[in-house]
Amino acid sequence: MNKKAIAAVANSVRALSMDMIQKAKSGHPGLPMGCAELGAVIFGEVLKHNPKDSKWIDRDRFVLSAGHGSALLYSLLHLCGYGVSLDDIKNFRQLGSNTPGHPEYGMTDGVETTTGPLGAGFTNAVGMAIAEAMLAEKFNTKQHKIIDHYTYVLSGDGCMMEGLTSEAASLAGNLGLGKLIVFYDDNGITIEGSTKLAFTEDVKARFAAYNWQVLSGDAYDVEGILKLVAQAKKDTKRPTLISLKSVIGKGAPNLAGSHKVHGAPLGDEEVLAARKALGIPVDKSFYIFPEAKEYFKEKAKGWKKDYDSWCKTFDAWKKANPELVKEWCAFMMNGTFEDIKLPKFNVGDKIATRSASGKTLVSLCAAFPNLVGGSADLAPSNNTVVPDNGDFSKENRKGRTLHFGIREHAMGGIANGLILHGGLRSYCATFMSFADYLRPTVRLAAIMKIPTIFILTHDSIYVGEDGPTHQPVEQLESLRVIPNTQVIRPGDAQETEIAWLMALGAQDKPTCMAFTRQNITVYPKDDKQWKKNMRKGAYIVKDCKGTPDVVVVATGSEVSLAVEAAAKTKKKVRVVSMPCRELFEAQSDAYKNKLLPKGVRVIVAECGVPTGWKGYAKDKDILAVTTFGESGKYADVAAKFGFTADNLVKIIKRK
Ligand SMILES: Cc1ncc(C[n+]2csc(CCOP(=O)(O)OP(=O)(O)O)c2C)c(N)n1
Repeated sequence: MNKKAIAAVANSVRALSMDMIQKAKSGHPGLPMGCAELGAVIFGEVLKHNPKDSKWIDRDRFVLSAGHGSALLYSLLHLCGYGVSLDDIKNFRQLGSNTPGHPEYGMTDGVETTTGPLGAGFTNAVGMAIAEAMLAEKFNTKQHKIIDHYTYVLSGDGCMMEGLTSEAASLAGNLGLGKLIVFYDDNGITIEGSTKLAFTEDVKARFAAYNWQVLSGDAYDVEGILKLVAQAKKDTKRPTLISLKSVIGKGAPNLAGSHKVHGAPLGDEEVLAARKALGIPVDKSFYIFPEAKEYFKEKAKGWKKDYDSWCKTFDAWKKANPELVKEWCAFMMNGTFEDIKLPKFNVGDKIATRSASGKTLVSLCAAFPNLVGGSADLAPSNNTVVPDNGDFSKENRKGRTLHFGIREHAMGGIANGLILHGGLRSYCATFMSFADYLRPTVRLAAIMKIPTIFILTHDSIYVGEDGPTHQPVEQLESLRVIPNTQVIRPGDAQETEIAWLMALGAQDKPTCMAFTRQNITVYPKDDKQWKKNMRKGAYIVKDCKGTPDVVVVATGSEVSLAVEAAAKTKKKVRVVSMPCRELFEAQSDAYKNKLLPKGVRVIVAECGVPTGWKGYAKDKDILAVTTFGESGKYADVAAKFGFTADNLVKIIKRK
């Protein structure tokens, strides 16, 4: 290793980071300066990558879980020759730039995932490492290894404190993800000051207990770091934590080691002092040492060689394995909607939508061989087990079913990571009432525009005996308010199948599906085009002759209730099933007016809070739940909250 060049890269990272933060008048210099050598070693000596093809499927992944240190990442991406120019660096944190405050997936060439919420990146990385193991098992042959890469993470104290990191690390240890290597920037400082204030546990012992290989070193011993990485790779059965002692803001003469350098520009005086101390010309902003440029120029040759060699292997693999190539295409092109054989549900069938979902999922797994996922220990209730290839485990990398354990937050993050890796689609599942435990990952999927599927069963007070803690009330609505998120609550088994097709058809947004615990009856549909129109968010299930006196809009289990109520009154009632309100609201006025004619009274029935329905109906015309449910037999609980056909008839008849 050329230690001088690494020093030049590190100090160029410091120079660029200080200046971009100073120019933006905001940002976090502490991490980029403290981890400059580590970053230089990772990007220069460790990563298998090709900045000219940043989507290369067999690249090593690097995740900056401590996303506030984005200046480090942008500096390194620029130096390596990714699509981040010096002007981009100068536009750090400005509107419309590709160098936003925290790294954003899809925004910046070379950024593997959106980070900022601490621990999220770490968790995505666990998903990426699982994806690598799955795809390697599926596609590598004795002669050709086409998937063979590592997932690296840089985490700080903040990531290590967050609960979801513990969840994800525990699962990674259980699964023996030997190609996951996490660097821990152990600088003992967070925003409020020393970690002694709130974080005194032995992180290394914790990770050892999770069945990780734990190594320690010094963040400025660049040769030592390389040796540690080599040692990490030797242990193929366990993920590795490389804990490195570092100094936050290293290179800033007066502020290094202090929490003051964590998240504010250094200020002109300190930048000047740092430049002098680091040998950066005092009058040159955004300075890059010539040795650093030269170093990466040379590196690019090596990267190209490795990349070209992989391309050759890939070509040879293609020639030798025509059948596997077909499967490869299906994986990379996201399955096929042709030849899908779905289970047959008939009008009158009594089946919970969670069961219909389970049956549909099993069928879809054949058409979507890259669809993988599982539940947070609720698979028998969420109906998420697929028969193919068994469980994914340390011993069985062929498995398609993941057991996330009771770790909802990590589950969502890992499901996102599986997709971010490329080549896989993912779903995950829990009870709707625990959606709050994974909500941040729905939000991140929505921000990243990735199509993770969240299966949320036991979707209302109809859960019954388990009581208010298990009876979701506000969750459905709270998921709908997340932008770019498709929330679908199908009304019967047939709608459930379409919901799944909508979820799999989505390419740029996550889908949350709400399914019932209780049986509901498959109803006849007056709209013969209902399969097409359900994709518009809503359609007419039961119509009346002429202009209706009232339209009842219902979702999920309340659609059958509305159909039943409509049959019990002489009023002219139209029943509209609205499984996806956001989609309906995006339709043309003509379609909306067709379903909900102007001037016609609307009643809404949904077993959840009324908040989002206020634009559709008067308060007294919304049959909803405004408290937390009750423990009891589900029919008794439903009756107590007014979810009976007779009560709905009363509302319909009321003036
Ligand atoms: C979930 C979450 N909570 C809070 C924050 C705000 N925050 C950003 S950085 C940070 C401190 C992180 O400390 P550390 O990881 O040690 O980073 P360093 O100070 O070394 O840069 C906090 C609390 C966040 N980004 N995400």
